[in-house]
Amino acid sequence: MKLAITRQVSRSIADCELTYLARETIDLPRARAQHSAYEAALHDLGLAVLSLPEEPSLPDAVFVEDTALVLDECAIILRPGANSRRPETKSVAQVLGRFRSLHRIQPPAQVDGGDILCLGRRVYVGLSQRSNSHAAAQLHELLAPLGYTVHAIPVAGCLHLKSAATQIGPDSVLINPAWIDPDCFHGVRSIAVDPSEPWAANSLLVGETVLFGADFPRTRRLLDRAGILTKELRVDELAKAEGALTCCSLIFSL
Ligand code: CIR
Repeated sequence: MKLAITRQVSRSIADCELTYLARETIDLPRARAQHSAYEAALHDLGLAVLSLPEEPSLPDAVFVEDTALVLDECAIILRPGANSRRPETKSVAQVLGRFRSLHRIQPPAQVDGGDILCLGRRVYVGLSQRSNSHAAAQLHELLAPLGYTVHAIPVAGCLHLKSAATQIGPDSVLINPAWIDPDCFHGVRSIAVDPSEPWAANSLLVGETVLFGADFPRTRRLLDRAGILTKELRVDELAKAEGALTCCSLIFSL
């Protein structure tokens, strides 16, 4: 059985951090409706969903992925790169402590979960505006004894590693080659997004289904042709806060 931890959209999401996007008005009820549909999709795919209450004064708290890395053996409470986001970890750590032993990333390291991509026992850490090499080193210290290898890779042109690459199968990734070099992934099969849809690379693999943004039909056709099962979700209101599919949940085995 797998559990997805999610968190309700904050009433203050309009004050979210933005790095590569210009600020647009966010329709809160619409963002909340899209988030509910996301939770329902996870439930329909067989996950238990633990939906935490909103954090009214933490605009980006819906993006729970950035607060922790949850593995079978332990959970690591991260230290998000944006100061405004660091208080988000407190309540997530309280919940995760019920399921895993906890470790914590310590300063000067900083890392958002959006910069961590796990492919089996390989853990890729994006070096971005949010995440630094100290974090990659601390993750190596924590995870090497558990049999994981940690690989730091540069990310340029987008917020997070997982803006540029996400897992779409046991040994395959969907990537935007404009933002990440596919050779970083050590022989893993990669499918490139349609160049007209640079944001399509953030998809969420749940079991054998890839949850996929409704705004990226061309890339979705590429996945269809490759025999990859997709399910479309509309998340364009959340995307105005520079978030997408992976960032709204922490998924792990119970
Ligand atoms: C931020 O800039 O931190 C938020 N507005 C968006 C975070 C999205 N997180 C993710 O993709 N993992």
